[in-house]
Amino acid sequence: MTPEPTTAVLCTAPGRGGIAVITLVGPRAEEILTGAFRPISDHKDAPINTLQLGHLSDERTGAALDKVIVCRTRRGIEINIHGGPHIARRSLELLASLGAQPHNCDADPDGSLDAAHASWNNPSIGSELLTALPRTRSTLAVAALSSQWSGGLSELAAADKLPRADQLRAAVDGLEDIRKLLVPREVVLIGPPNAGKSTLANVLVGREVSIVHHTAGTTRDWVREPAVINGVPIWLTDTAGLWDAPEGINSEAVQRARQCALEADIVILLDPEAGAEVPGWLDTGSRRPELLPVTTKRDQPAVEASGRRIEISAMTGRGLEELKDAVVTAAGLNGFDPKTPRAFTARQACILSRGADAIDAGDPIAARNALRQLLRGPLTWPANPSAGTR
Ligand SMILES: Nc1nc2c(ncn2[C@@H]2O[C@H](COP(=O)(O)OP(=O)(O)OP(=O)(O)O)[C@@H](O)[C@H]2O)c(=O)[nH]1
Ligand SMILES: [Mg+2]
Repeated sequence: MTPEPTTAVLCTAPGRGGIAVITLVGPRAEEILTGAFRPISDHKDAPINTLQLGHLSDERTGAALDKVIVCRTRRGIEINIHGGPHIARRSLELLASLGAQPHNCDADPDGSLDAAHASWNNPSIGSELLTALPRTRSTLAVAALSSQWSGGLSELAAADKLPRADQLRAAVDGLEDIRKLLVPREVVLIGPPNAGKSTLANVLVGREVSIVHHTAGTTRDWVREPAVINGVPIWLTDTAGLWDAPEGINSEAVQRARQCALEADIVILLDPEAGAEVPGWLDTGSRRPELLPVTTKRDQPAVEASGRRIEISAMTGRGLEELKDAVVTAAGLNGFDPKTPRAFTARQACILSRGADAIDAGDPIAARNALRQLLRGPLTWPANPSAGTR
């Protein structure tokens, strides 16, 4: 029998935050902590639920990584570190080097939502919520998950009247919407030099991530940053201007911009010229990204109306709301209501499907039993929890 692993799970969401929390759970938790934690006081064996100040440090290099607070709980050990993603990554690497199995939702956004669950004996919507919350990057995503616990799924499963099979199947399909909300779409800005790509990138990200200049060819290498558009998290990539660069560094920059666009989910095609056409190379291959043609710099006197294209001015804000709505629609989340009952783990989707099948088969008792499992274990893992439900 393979021994139960000891996991080091980053339990807090990525992004800005004063502290982040890593939990060490499993049979070797105490031993791994001893290898990484130097308490400041002599009081080594802190009792359960007391806080202990000290340093996380790497024995091999002697370098202190962070000043941390450790708390032993009945379920495992909590390590409260400072909130930057760099510290979180280094701390997980350190714990992994001592034998822990690291789990970082930020680095593994598409990984199984259930992976960190293996050591929870009795999963319920509430415990699954705690595990899934670190993957959220916006308040909309938090609302979409937490309302399943406070209403949504819980209500559906606990209602006196048995739900209809199609209600349960709709909640199963909702897993895909949740995935779209938790795994940010790749949105790429392309267009000719000087089109206003970097200016728009800075507006959408909310800070200056790209250099803006009137000199054509300012951006060379692409810049990728997280952004939140109307509650929907995305990765936004600003690219070098597209032109017929003969060779050398300019040609390489254009090549990289094209590659970003070809790998994107959504491409925003910016051009100050109203009649600009979609480049032919974007039409190649089976996987064509969603295209949003946008006319820029519309604060300047318009030469001609651009018809069906979205018209924006990153300077005045004109058209930006329309553009944001278009991005959300292209991401497949238009009109997303966080309160709608949706599965957010493969376990929930399996149980809901089982319930729907039982209702279709005219077996309300089996359906009710399945729904009871949704609220509370016992746990019956399929061989691969994510198979067939994503
Ligand atoms: N009037 C006006 N000027 C703009 C607008 N957006 C950008 N500009 C100006 O256009 C120039 C080029 O802007 P950038 O954002 O650097 O353009 P870019 O597409 O990133 O250019 P490259 O990196 O060279 O490909 C700068 O002088 C900006 O201030 C806009 O909405 N209105
Ligand atoms: Mg630029």
